[in-house]
Amino acid sequence: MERTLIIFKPDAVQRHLVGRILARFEDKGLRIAALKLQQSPRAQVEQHYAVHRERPFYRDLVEFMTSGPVIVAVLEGPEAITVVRNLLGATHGRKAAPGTIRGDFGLDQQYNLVHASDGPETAAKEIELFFQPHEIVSYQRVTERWINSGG
Ligand code: FUP
Repeated sequence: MERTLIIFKPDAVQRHLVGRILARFEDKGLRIAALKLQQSPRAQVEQHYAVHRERPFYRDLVEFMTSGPVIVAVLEGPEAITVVRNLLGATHGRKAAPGTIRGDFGLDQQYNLVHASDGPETAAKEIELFFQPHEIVSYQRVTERWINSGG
């Protein structure tokens, strides 16, 4: 089992797409382990995107990510990090394949609706940055055995 951090970015909230996108993750069989709405503090966003600090789009990206509320979530499942990245599609909405979330809902590079962790180390760091341990809930779904055979 793997955990990954998801951020429904301000464009997803403003465009009323959170429910439909979250439904895709649920439809896939991923389990919601944590979920909350927040106005992100600038320092948190700066830390989250620190890897891009020297890039020309960094200031704009921080502005955008603090421009309105976001919904942050932890999703859990087998190979959840890769599964979610594949569901999202390419970073740029115009390059993302039809059928993916970004491919179906967006046209833009910055307004690309959802962030998802890109590897196990970043996932662990990002989850720690956005959630306190007590906010992440472990529970069994009664449907689990119809979703994961272990294969
Ligand atoms: P991703 O891993 O798909 O979130 O994409 P990156 O880590 O490469 O980029 C982080 C965010 O910066 C993306 F969601 C979109 C934004 N971005 C720009 O706005 N302009 C660029 O030229 C590249 C990325």
